[in-house]
Amino acid sequence: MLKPEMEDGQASLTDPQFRADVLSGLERRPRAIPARWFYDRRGSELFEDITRLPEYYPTRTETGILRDIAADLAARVPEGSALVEFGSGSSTKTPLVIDAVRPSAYVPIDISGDFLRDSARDLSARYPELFVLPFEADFTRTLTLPRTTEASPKLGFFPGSTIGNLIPLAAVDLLRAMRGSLGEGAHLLIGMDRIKDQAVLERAYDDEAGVTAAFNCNLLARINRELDGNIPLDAFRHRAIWNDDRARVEMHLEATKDAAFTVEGRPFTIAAGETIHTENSHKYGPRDARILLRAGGWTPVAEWTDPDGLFAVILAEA
Ligand code: AVJ
Repeated sequence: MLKPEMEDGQASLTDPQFRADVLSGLERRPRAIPARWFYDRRGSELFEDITRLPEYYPTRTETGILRDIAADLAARVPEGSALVEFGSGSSTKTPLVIDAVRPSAYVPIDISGDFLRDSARDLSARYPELFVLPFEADFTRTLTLPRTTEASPKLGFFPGSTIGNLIPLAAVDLLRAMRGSLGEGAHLLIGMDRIKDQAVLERAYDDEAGVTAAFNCNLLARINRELDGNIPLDAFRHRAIWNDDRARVEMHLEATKDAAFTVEGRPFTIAAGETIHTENSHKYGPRDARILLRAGGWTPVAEWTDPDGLFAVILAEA
């Protein structure tokens, strides 16, 4: 069963927030555009390709962990829980949790309506008995979940180490918002990528086939498409750098030559060697992860990793 639940009736024309973030991000020093804007149609496709790259270990590792912990998870999460996924459901991870905990309802929450509806349809086709309630909303705010799920215990699901995109300040705010949305007594199943060898990390974000480079550069193409820009794509190259002090992989678009362009009629210049910072992917050691969760109002109750300790899946309670 598929029931659309719209927060506001916006079509997928150019998001005014995209415009504001790009223009202010190009004006600011250092230049920076939030990573959430990677995910237009093309960007979402490219990200799917990234998840299958040999160098990109997180998806395959997390999927393996979720497969292994099904019984353990079923024993720890109340029966008849409503599964609330933050970010559009990936085609492979969500079924693993659904098969494990047999939820009464599935509520995928995403700001991108298109991708949300696709994944909701897929899931609904695969589980005809499951109540699927796609919810188009910004989950960084405390949300009122569909009334149908009011009486059910909540299991939040935030896989993929998406939390790593946020600086710790914002990550804690998000965890607290999730706690507010899910309520007292809820569980949260969250994936966090671990700190590891620098070369392994940098390769995961700068693959041989150049898919991550294309993913990063698509942001410029999107700006040109949606914001009437004329950014010369051949004047930029993809960079992935481990920032050890802040325990994160940073992605940048580095100008390889001086360039001048306009976006929505506004002029910008960038000198060779300067960058636009496009993504942070924070990594957390075992204690770091638990402290972050506690700071966000969650008590870790179980934790699982792969044999190499590359990635962690943590179950926490509100
Ligand atoms: C979707 C944010 C978890 O940080 O690993 C992958 C995004 N960027 N390759 C990550 C991403 C470049 C990914 N997250």
